Amino acid sequence: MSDLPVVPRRRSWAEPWKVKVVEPVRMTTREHREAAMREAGWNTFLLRSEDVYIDLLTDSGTGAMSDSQWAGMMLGDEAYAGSRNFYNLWEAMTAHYGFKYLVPTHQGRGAENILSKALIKPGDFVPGNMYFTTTRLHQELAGGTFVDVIVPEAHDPRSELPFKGNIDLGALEAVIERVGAERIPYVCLHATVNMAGGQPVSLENARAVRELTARCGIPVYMDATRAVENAYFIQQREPGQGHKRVAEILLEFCALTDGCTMSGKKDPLVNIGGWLAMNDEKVYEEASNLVVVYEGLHTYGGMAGRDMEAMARGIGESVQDDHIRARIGQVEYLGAKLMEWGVPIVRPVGGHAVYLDARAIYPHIPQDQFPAQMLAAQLYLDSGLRAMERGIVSAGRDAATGDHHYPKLELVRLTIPRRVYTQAHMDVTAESVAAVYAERDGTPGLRMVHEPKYLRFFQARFEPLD
Ligand code: P70
Repeated sequence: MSDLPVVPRRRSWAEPWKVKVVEPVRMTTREHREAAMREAGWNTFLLRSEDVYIDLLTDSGTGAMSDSQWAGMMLGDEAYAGSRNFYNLWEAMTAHYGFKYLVPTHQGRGAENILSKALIKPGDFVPGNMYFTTTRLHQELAGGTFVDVIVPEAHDPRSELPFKGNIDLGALEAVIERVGAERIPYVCLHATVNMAGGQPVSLENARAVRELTARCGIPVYMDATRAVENAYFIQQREPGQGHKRVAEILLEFCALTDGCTMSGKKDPLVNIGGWLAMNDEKVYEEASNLVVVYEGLHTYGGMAGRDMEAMARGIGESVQDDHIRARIGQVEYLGAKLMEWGVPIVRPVGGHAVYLDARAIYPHIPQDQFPAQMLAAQLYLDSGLRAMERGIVSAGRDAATGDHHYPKLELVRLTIPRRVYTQAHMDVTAESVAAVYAERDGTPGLRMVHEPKYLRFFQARFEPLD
């Protein structure tokens, strides 16, 4: 036997960048965190970020920009109308997403508002692969009703289906038959599906949805917020797609839809911004008119010129194979650690986050005592780690009956910002989750003591039950 060290056969990846600027973060005491949590009403959205050590609340607007993006910020053309950065953004969008027209907005929900107002009439139905909070609210405010047509496996954290974000074609067909194609202004296709655990949609499924809806004359609008991550999963998991570049797959996927809404704060690597894109000239005319009412002129839509430049450059960086492989690789690293330690998480691990199964972790807490809300609070108390509830609080109430929605998934999301944290941060995160998991017995539930009318999860307040 040689006494040479054993070199693992597997080669690790590393991020395709190095750090140039750092931002200090604060480590706090348990006592400090207990006071902060009480003050925040047991809602991680209400904590001050200064009191947070590792911030996995969201991947939205929390990414690190590249030196090229920062350089682009200095080239902001802050003209009210016709800024050169707007045209750069339009060009980048068409080059990588393939749509003909661009309507800029201040962020994703701005685009959802415009699309819903432009296309939905009162009494309409909008089928989609699982609800998203802001998307469904804008559909409802426009007078529509959201209908969930995701595959049933999406509601089961243990199902290992590689494309758990897929639309159930039978369910979609049944909705079309039930309400009639004329009452369906569009199908809303999320890529990847946030509320299901960041689960992707296959190219094959998108193609089948396209064929089915085209037969009835129903357009398909995508939520492209994390479509690059979706394209990566297609490259990795879908038979016959492994030889293509992520950028190619993204274009192919988008070509199966009529347009999209976008929160630029995710895939496109910026801190603020969004857009709506489409191929239909009539829809463009209506949307670019509505945008001046709600967002700003149709050549800035609520963004500064420098923000549009940063996004144009971010889009180009986001579709690079080595970027997306490292981004999702980091999420998978965290997920693998937790699985190894037996912590129940949503499988397979999604694109932007690891989702803890709060129902399995706290089986003794009934859903209307908010187990996921409590789990997020316990993680903060343990280590200063901030996560987000994605369960009954997020699901809100039924617009017609006023009862809580009771989603099957009761989750806590550990969301990884892009290009921000190191592998050591992931280790600390995993260790904190394991510590809270070990202490799970006897953790009490919560009582909601303040409930806002819209998107209650952002501002609701709670108290622990004895
Ligand atoms: C998150 C963020 C935003 C988002 C999204 C998808 C698939 C649209 C949007 C809206 C922020 C968030 C929003 C609501 C509840 C909790 C958190 N998701 N579509 O953390 O975009 O925020 O730019 O208006 O994920 O998941 P925007």
